[in-house]
Amino acid sequence: MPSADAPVRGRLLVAGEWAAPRDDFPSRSPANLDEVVGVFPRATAGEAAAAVDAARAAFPAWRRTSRVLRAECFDRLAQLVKRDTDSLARLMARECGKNVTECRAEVVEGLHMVQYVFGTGRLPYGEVIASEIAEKDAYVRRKPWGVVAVITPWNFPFAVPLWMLGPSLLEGNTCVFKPSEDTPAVGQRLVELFAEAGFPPGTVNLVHGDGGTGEALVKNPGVNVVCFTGSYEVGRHIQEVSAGFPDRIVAAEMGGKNAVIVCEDARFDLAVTAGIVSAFKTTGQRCVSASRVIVHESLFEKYAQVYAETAQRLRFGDPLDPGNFAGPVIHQESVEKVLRYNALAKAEGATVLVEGGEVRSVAGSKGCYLSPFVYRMDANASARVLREEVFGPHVALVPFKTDEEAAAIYNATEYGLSMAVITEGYRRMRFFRDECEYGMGYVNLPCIGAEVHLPFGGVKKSGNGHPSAAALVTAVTHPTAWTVNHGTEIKMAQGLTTAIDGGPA
Ligand code: UN1
Repeated sequence: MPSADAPVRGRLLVAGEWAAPRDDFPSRSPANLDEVVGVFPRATAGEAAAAVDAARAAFPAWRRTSRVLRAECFDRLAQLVKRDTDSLARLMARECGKNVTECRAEVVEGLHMVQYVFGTGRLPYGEVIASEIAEKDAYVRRKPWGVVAVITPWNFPFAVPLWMLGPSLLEGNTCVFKPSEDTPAVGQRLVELFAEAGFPPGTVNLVHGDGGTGEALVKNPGVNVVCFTGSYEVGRHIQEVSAGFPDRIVAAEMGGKNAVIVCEDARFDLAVTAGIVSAFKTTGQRCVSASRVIVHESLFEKYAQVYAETAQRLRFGDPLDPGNFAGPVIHQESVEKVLRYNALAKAEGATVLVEGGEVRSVAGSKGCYLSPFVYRMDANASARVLREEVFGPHVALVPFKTDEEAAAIYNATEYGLSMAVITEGYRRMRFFRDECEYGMGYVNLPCIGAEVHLPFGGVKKSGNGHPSAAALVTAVTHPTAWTVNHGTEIKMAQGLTTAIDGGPA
């Protein structure tokens, strides 16, 4: 096996055949732009179509395979993920810049999804429903849609694809996977593990590429379901294109403007840790990262001071050094986007508490480093920085007076993905549970850190109600009603008679 640090040669996998490597685009480490992690082919529209055709051809045999045997492929996959945890974490840290400790946690999150899928293979998966007619049994059974296109982001290049590929394959669908063009090496490694685990040819196909390749997949009428995690703009476009197909399902998770709400009765240290971890783990680049901490006015001054001091102490540096808190942002365009939002915050009236910005060189390497930008901003309907997703180490501390006002501030954005409330009060906790718009809510925790056996997804611009992870089954299958008569004559529900003049012919 090549060493973990040898440059990866990118290949497409179609119908179980690895194509010859091609060097269309490089994957560079955001910690050092001179380091090329691998070179990859950009799948053409024709190659994307071939991958969809391969998935379509593999579908009938795969859906007829016993559900338990399909699940057992995931047991083999779990062993391989355990075997390769360290090398996967290292490759991920180099390719996407997350700290290696976080990368390890992500590999474990992916493993948990694989284990969850394996375990659910032997659980009941339908319902038996009573009929009005005693001789009839009715069943609700879920059937796979067919071909699922899995289009995933760079920030969780291992776990998020598994959230989607796992339930899709268990239910009998076949897949075409397009990893982010920023993390193709991790995506390819994952598909190599699927192949090694013995998933039949054509059940998992791999195409590399950027928006053009994704567009070719989404426009292909052979795709039944698109599972997408990424930006709102791309997700919206996928939904618009998919509206042209009568039974196309789009399960989209599209970012957030998440917040931690620190109430007047909060445990102070817990509130600081929750606010810091939510904002700065993964350098603020989780879709569930908080870019707002909404703090009761009675503790605002002290909280802001301790928060700012803590943020300044965080070490952002080499992703392979486990002593660092977090790493760089994903690329130079991200640096520029965050800097634009830092400038916008000032223009919109922020009081800057920590003047973060670009850090040109960390340990002499050419990396995309930013330091935390923390500011006070009073709630203000016209402030774009309080409404728009930033995706970087940029956080507003917003004071509030009443719980009603805090919920209104939280909801004053078009997103609704993740929130946390820090309180000792059960009535207060319940108020925020019911009044805030979100997919994942947390009490006395950061607003990041979901587990795979829970649904994951959001509302409003964050998603369309087809959550990823455990609840994806609702998107990748359709329920069918199946009614069987055990009698020897036909009896109809609702009192409908079956009398036929003159009897049956
Ligand atoms: C994402 O940022 O797209 O809840 C996924 C969490 C992780 C997954 C984040 N389990 O923080």
